[in-house]
Amino acid sequence: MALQNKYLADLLETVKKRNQGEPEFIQAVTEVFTSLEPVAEKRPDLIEAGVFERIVEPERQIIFRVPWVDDNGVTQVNRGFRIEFNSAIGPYKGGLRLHPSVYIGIIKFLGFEQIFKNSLTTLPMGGGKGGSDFDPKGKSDGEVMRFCQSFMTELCKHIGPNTDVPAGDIGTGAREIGYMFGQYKRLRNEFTGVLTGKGLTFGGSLARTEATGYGVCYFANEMLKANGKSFEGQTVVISGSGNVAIYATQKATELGAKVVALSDSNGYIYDENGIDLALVKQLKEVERKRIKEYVTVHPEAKYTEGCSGIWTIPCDIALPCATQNEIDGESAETLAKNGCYALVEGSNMPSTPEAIDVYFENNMLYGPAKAANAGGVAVSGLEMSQNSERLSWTFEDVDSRLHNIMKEIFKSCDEAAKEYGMEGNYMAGANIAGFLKVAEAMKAQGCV
Ligand code: NDP
Ligand code: 2IT
Repeated sequence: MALQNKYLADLLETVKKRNQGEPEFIQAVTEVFTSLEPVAEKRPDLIEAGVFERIVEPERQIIFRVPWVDDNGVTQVNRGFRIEFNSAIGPYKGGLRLHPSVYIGIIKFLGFEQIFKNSLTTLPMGGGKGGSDFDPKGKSDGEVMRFCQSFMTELCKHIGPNTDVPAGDIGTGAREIGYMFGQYKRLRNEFTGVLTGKGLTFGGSLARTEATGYGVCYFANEMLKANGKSFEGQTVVISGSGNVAIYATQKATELGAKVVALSDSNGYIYDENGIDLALVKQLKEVERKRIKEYVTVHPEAKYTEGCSGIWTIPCDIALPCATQNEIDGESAETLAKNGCYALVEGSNMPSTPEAIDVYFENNMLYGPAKAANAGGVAVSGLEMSQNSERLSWTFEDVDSRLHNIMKEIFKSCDEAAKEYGMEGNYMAGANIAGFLKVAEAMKAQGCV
């Protein structure tokens, strides 16, 4: 649907012209602007302060060469990125994605979303994102280490515990963060909380590993409760089988649901008895194997090649936890037709605009990524606090803070949606609530 507000419509045209060849970034801006139309009408002061123009332009974009030598002695070159998008409410904060599909448009959409997500957490964190087109799959530990060291050799010039604090994302887990932290410490000769998601022996926070997946379910639980439903006895389909998917599976199961499917970029497994999570953890976290290996231990489960087929499995609740645009209009129609009434996003921007239209047309409960998956970065914020005070909190303490933050995020989305006349539209609520805090800070700080 075209934007009604002329000011935002014109600005979107400028964004499209200025960011050609970056469809994911334009998709993210379009969605946010659509939600912000009533804000633009109500707040001419923010237009006058140039907040909308400034918020769509990153404060700084860093692109660099990442040379490293593979196990055969051959030089490899990747491209590294760090987009420092917005520092109005705190140091730039956001993950590093290592995946062959990475290019500037992906990092910019992620960095843009991160501004609003971080604002929703209530913690003082600005928005940033980075990564590389390096593919950790099939690389030896030595190759991954040499890549991470080379990547950090340049990145360390731009980040710092009060400037920009990266973390994990697709392809960047505990191993990669460890190598990058080691290199930062060596180059700068300082031990600081410059990265989050660190190992527990060197400044990491308990419950960071679990945080995003748990947070998705805490958010979903609030949304379900507010609409007279719960996870109890529900059938759940989760895509992906990485960090977010694994801990979403764990929490959804603890909350009484049966998770029947998981996937990776090759295909999906369907286990009608409920996923054997201990096996998935062993396969994915320890052995770094493909999800299809699941059926060698559980031959009664079924493996199917291809990703999108996972959305044809009938379920009550769907939690996409793999990657962007993994659910298109057709998959959304199939979900709705099969009785799925709630969809909560663990991955960033997993739904195409057509899919989102289908959720609303079918009155599905829709929990948008920037609210629902904010638990990961929220606990990253708590890791920064623990690093600053040189203390570590218990698992229970961090988990209960995470739980409260997710409840508050749901409340903010719900209330903002109501205030702007869109009750039940948590996407609009998330965009408005996340935006307003950053916008006020940008206005107060003047034209910078
Ligand atoms: P992981 O690398 O741990 O896992 C990613 C999973 O998604 C894997 O199963 C992977 O399969 C699958 N996947 C990745 N790319 C594709 C693709 N192009 N097509 C199909 N499947 C794909 O990453 P995370 O679990 O950390 O991240 C998953 C999502 O959650 C991402 O969108 C990320 O941005 C988001 N997120 C992550 C947070 C975190 O704290 N880690 C916080 C908030 C959001 P395969 O192994 O075959 O590549
Ligand atoms: O998308 C995200 O919020 C993340 N990948 C986590 C970022 C962080 O800084 O913990």
